[in-house]
Amino acid sequence: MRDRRHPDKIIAFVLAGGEGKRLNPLSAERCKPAVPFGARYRIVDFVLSNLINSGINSVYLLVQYKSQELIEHIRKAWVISPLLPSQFVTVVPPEMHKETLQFKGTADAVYQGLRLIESHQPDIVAVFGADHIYRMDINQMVLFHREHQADVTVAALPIPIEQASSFGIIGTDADGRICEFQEKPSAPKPMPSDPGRAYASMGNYLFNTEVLIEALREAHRLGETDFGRHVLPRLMASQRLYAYDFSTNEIPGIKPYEEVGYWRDVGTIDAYFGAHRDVMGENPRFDAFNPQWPIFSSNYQGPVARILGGEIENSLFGAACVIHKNTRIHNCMVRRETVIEEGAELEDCIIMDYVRIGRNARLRHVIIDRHNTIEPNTQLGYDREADNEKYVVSPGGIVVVPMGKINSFARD
Ligand code: ADQ
Repeated sequence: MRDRRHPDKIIAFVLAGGEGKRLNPLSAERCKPAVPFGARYRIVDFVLSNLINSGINSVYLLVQYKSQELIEHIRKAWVISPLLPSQFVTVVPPEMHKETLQFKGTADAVYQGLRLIESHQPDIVAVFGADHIYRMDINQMVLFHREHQADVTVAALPIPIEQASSFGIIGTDADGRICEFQEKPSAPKPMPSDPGRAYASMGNYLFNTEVLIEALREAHRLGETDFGRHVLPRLMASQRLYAYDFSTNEIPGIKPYEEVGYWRDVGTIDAYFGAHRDVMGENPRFDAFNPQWPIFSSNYQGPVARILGGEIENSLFGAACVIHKNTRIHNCMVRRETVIEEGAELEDCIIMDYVRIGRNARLRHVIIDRHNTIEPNTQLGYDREADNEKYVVSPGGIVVVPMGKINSFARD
């Protein structure tokens, strides 16, 4: 727990209970952090990798909504070491506290974990969201927190003003001390230096332990449940709250073509689809391959992908896929154990695990969730009206086929 890189003892709570309504139907059967991303990850893997790579190894994951798939993923992918008791990633269910059977909001979720904080007696508690694609060296934020003698530090970054109503918006003095905090304001204030942008909270916080405990008890007494809406605005008056500027965060090993300070909310189907574009291509804005800052995920033991033929361009394939001859696959993300039969044509698609795409099927701008069989000769993405009748079609025109029944897919 006490890493040689930072003298403070730190434990982390990862808020992984988000319902992610706007990601429906991908989030119909699972919480947002469990939604698959890229050719082998789940969204939650990004924050967990950031914590572990930063030497913060005591991690409690607070779950709530449809958490079974997330719990299974954590069980299979995030066993750190049974020999080191302070190094763990573990799930905390909401039933833990007698008074409430469900987390009501982010602060209430951590309030229900108070006993865990008290038993570890850390110097700092990191409370991080689990909904974003990014790399972050949290040590640099810890250093900032210490140097500024902050009680609470909020990670923040400039975002386009048009998007600012969906975030906590921060105003600071020249030293970074927070003097204004408005959760999802209808008329967000721009940054003084840039009328086109607002300074947004990333939903990632560092708290000095006593400050957090006292704030959570107070919030509970007052019936307040949320960090952004209640706890941070209240603390601003009495404590030293600072904003850590994420655009100053430096990650070792990032490539010259990558976007510095890449951070994406994948809250809607179109944003999710767009973030996949960012990790693909010759010069991806976010390159998952970085041995100095790896993104960890499942230890799947299957074989590598088998490409038997086809015309393939700018596509990624997960383990144990089989791609048959005479296929045409352009700009696609294909996850593990998926089979693409002869003559199928796929353009701009995300095909998840355990999917069979039948012969001569034609798919364009389509997401197929896990466990599905697409019948031979099916066409999706070519006739919006017909697609609309059967499936969710996003405002950006992405057709989403929801998760099928487990074992509905016959591999052979
Ligand atoms: P939102 O993302 O809208 O805003 P919220 O829906 O509370 O806030 O989700 C925050 C995180 O907590 C997510 O990772 C979510 O999965 C998780 N979560 C939500 N409810 C939970 C619960 N009851 N139990 C456990 N986990 C839960 C927040 C901040 C804003 C900030 C944005 C940045 O409130 O100020 O700008 O994050 O995205």
